[in-house]
Amino acid sequence: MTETEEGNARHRNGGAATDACTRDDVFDNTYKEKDGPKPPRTIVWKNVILMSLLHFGALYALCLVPSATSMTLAWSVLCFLVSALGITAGAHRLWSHRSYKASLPLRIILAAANSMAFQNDIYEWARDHRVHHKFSETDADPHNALRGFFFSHIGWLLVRKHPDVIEKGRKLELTDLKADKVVMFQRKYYKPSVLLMCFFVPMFVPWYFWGETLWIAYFIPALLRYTLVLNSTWLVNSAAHMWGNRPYDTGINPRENKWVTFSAIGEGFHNYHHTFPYDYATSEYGCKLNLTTCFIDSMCYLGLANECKRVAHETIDARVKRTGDGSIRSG
Ligand code: ST9
Ligand code: ZN
Ligand code: ZN
Repeated sequence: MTETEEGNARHRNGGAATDACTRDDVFDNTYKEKDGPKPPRTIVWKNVILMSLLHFGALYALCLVPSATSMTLAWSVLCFLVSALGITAGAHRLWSHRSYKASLPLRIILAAANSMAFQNDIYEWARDHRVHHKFSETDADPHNALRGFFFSHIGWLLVRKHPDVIEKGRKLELTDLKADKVVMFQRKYYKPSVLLMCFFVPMFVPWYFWGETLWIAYFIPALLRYTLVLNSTWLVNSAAHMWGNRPYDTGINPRENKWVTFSAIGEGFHNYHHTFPYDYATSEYGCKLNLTTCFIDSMCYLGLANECKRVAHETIDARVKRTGDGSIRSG
């Protein structure tokens, strides 16, 4: 990002220039991978077994779908959306990038929704995500897409991290996360919050309110929904770093991928997002195909969020002309 572009970014509500420069989420091209052989890959068998069981369970849950009531299926979709927003509007756009401000009640709701998604606590998620943006597609990127689809999708959760991820991650500026009491509370009580939000609530509601069997209530709104949210999220790291156009910057791998945009409720405009990580809409097009942006806009309307950062049109146009692939534009 050039200084002009940084200066052109304004709070959507007419505020001062963005404080993106204080966020440690901007690509650092001074980092150089160490020479010599790469450290050996150490498989974490516990994770391999648990992830395999989870995915076999999800396949079995698919067979149970015809036996579930329509209320249970609608509830599963709702749980999918809530947990997805806990990642997109919460861990990603609010806590990793600080692209808007959220009131205490909204932060509490997003933290609970985030526990429902069970993708590591907000602090760890945001730390890994900042290091992903800052050292994208290098050894210091936790899910370096240059190591292939499988590694960037799920493989990175099955092996020990490259030492550079931890070394560089420890130097990140994370004081804003440490100062956020909601983030620290969720981190402290992460395990019980996951048991409650990711498993108990999705199971209990259909069983208690409309008499669904506990078996189906466990396998569909809890297990299958959890697995689908995980894979939708991972597709941003894998598919959206490999397939699609690059209208904003051909010098980076992240792409605009409409399939991922759909499954990840608005997070597939990934070439735009890596070019302008502080934009709260993660896309040039605001709410278009972007449920998360609609959600944040609704929260602003209700007075629960504000100071949404946007990139000025002229900045985007200049960037498209300077570094884009000419495909105008998002897929
Ligand atoms: C999951 C996360 O799925 C998914 C994140 C996806 C991100 C996507 C982003 C895309 C954009 C947004 C789009 C959203 C779309 C959403 C759509 C929704 C529909 N910096 O971790 P350890 C330290 S989770 C600094 O054990 P190992 C650490 O603090 C799924 N320090 O590393 C510790 O220090 P200390 C469920 C770091 O041993 C030490 O290093 N969860 C950093 O290499 C060791 O840490 C799982 O599957 C850092 N970045 O193990 C669990 N990282 O000792 C997965 C680490 O002082 N995790 N440190 O306490 C694990 O089991 C392990 O982390 C491991 C690595 C095996 C992967
Ligand atoms: Zn990315
Ligand atoms: Zn991001």
